[in-house]
Amino acid sequence: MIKRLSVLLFALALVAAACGDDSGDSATTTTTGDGQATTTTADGATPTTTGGDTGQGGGTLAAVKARGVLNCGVSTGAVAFTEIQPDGSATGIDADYCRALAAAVLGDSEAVVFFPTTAAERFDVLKAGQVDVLFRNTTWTASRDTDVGLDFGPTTYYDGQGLMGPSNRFSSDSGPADVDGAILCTNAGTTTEKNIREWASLGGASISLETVENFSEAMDAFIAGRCDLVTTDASGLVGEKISRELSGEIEVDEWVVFPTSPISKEPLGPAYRQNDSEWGDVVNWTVYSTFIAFEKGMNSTNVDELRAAAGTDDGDPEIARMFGDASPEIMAALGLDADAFYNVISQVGSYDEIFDRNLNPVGLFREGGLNDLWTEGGLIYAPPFR
Ligand SMILES: N[C@@H](CCC(=O)N[C@@H](CS)C(=O)NCC(=O)O)C(=O)O
Repeated sequence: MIKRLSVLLFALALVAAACGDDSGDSATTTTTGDGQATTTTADGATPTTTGGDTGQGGGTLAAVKARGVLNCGVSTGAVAFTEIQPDGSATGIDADYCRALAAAVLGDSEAVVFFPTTAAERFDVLKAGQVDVLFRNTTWTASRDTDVGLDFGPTTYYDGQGLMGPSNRFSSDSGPADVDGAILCTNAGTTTEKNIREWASLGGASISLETVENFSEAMDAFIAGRCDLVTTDASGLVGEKISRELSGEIEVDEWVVFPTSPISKEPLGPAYRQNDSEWGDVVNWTVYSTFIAFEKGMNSTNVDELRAAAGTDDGDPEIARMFGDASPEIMAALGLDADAFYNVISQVGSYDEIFDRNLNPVGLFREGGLNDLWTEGGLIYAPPFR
């Protein structure tokens, strides 16, 4: 049984070490095209693992199995995505995908240590080998995929950037002209910063952008009136708004999120060190297993029934393959136990189950949107399991 609080404190200490001054005398910090801090050695090479754990180029699957616990990088707190609990555990769609990966690799969805990371430090923490994967509302971009040295898995939430301000000054139709001269706040090391500057400049607006370490500080500044608006992924804005409305902290619709069409594309999903294809396959197929379950109307409640039926003449052969009951060689080739994806669905659930459990309570729904199944006009689609 994991002692969550002490583990979290340990995790925080490791993260702090990763981002502190002790990364090596010859290290320098530079900024990539995507605004991310990257650490390079004096000769400009990306350092390999500092912790002797895993590094660029492979080995993460074996390292996680040997350790018996998944080190999962999450955010410091984003409503419905990662909410760190006092005992060090976490809830939210990102936290649930950490659990799904632990269920696949270790057979136990609770075998996870959550590492809260700020946006600016997350990629250094990952590249230093201190986490095995990031499920941290991270947008897949070209420069992160290349320059920053990451690989990305299937998008688990299709998002887009918005702005939020008081509804007595802004409306859902507000645009660049309405924010001219305004002070906007967000967290540093994000796509958010780049997008908002571009949007304002293209729209002819002059804005003042204040960046802070954690998005919660941006919210504090907004509430205290030090910023006119906050901006980030729309899911984050809606989460902040609805959770405060529900707690009575603000009136219903005291704040408005705009514009109606987001100002950017923010496909959020898992990120891991590049050139570790074995680990990439495991992360990707874990996510896909939740999509396939969604396609088949299978969830943690009916999984046993559908698995049993899959073995019969009129059962679904893809379910039998995905659960290792047929074609166990696929699971073996993935380096996983035959019932790895059964563990995912039975212990954590299908995509729709994970989505609804975490996002519906703050007013985020998938029906009819990008996060719906491809057969319903959405973008949630998995390659065939065969
Ligand atoms: N998706 C964007 C933004 C990610 C981001 O930092 N979002 C905020 C707002 S939801 C967040 O994670 N806040 C929690 C924190 O600061 O740790 C990116 O990948 O750069």
